[in-house]
Amino acid sequence: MNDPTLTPAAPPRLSRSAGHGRAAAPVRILHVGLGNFFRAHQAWYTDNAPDASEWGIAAFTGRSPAMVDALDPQGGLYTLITRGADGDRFDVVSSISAVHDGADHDAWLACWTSPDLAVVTLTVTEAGYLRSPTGRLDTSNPDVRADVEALGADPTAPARTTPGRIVSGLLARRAAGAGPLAILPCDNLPGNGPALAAVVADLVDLVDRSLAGWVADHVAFGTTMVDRITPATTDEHRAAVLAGTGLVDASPVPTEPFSEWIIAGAFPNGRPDWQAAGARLVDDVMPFEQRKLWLLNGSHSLLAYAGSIRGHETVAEAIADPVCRGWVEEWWAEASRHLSLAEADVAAYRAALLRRFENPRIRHALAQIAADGSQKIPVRIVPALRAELAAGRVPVGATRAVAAWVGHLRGHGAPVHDARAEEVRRLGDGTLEESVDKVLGFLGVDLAADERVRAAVLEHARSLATPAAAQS
Ligand code: CS2
Repeated sequence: MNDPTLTPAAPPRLSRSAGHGRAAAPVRILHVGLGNFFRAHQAWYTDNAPDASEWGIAAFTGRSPAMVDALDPQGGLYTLITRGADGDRFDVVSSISAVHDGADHDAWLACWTSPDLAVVTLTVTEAGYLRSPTGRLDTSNPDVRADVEALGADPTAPARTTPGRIVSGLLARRAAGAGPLAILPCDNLPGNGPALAAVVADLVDLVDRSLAGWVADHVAFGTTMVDRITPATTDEHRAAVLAGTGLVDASPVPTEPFSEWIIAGAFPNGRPDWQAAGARLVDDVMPFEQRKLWLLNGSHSLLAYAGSIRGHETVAEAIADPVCRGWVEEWWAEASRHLSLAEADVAAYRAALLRRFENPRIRHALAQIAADGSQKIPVRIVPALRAELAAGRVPVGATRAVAAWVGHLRGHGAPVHDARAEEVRRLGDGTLEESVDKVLGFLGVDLAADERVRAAVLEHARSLATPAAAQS
């Protein structure tokens, strides 16, 4: 017989049924892309809204069901670990009422056909929009073609891509007469609302043109700027939750104290009171989005490539290296000249960014940020590079960031993981000169044709490729 005084009880697992968190709210939000960023950001804002008990989220994974396996036994609950300089704060987030494998098509259609559904949010990464270089749907993508064929033959068929899944939901919602809703993409793409609307419209055009009018009357695509540095979960985070709360959580989320959400758009079927939780509703997201995409994400990408070539593993390590920090400052000075926000605001944002990057309690892996450069460099670095050229300057920081990506594609620093891996690996082949030409060609014919840009990128790429120089 076990003597309970001798056998320590296993620590309890976090779960709604064990009395943790709020009761599950009725589902009125559907989220696509059940990852850490969504859980630290949109789900957290929803959880903190004063009307949270009326706004439950049904969250679907992208492709892998792993997050469902971790969260379903916990009733969708998880612990948010907010890592400040002075220690951890643990909060149970209760806004996810249901978690679903992205492949669960019945659950998908059931959500879309519910008149209660008011908002669809997405975090599917930049690559998930399947845009061609012109910003329209990449119809040469085999998964897009498969979706066109499947949905053209049967509007209730499951789709593979994000635009395909959205169109399948919209077809079902129209058929059910379930009314209007808002779609709010939350990925780091400039003008993410119009960007998503464009790829959805292109797919509608190929699948069922009669849906276009219904979409125009019933769907409001909003635009957002989202910001919160959120690394991947490790065993260390699980152990911290157990030590801090006494609960077992299979999938806590580490994040930083800072958080920002800027939203523009209409919500024809309502939305949570996100403003009361700190979100800002504005008419135009662009000034905020450029500030964040260029200053935060641009320097993240610069550090991911150049910092990892210098042997660093995390953002905090790289920004503590005076050489990397100087490169970041150089890039910030160039990019800041083209932002439309007040200079004082930009200066304050830069100062805060340095503190955020330095936070030693956030282990944000450069290798994670390095992924999908083909989607990131064009929107994070190239716009400010072009703006500088137009002003008659060849920017040192921006060309160094491009050169660092060249080095990365040539096998230096963090490994290459890219949605367009085959294509970008070929950009790294050949001599350094050839690589630079190919990369610039990929980023824009105007850049490839500009001898000054080519020379600057080549010079930086040479010095980064020399171990001694990269370390200087
Ligand atoms: C990062 C972002 O992985 C990346 O590319 O730059 O995830 C970044 O941490 C977030 O946008 C911060 O809000």
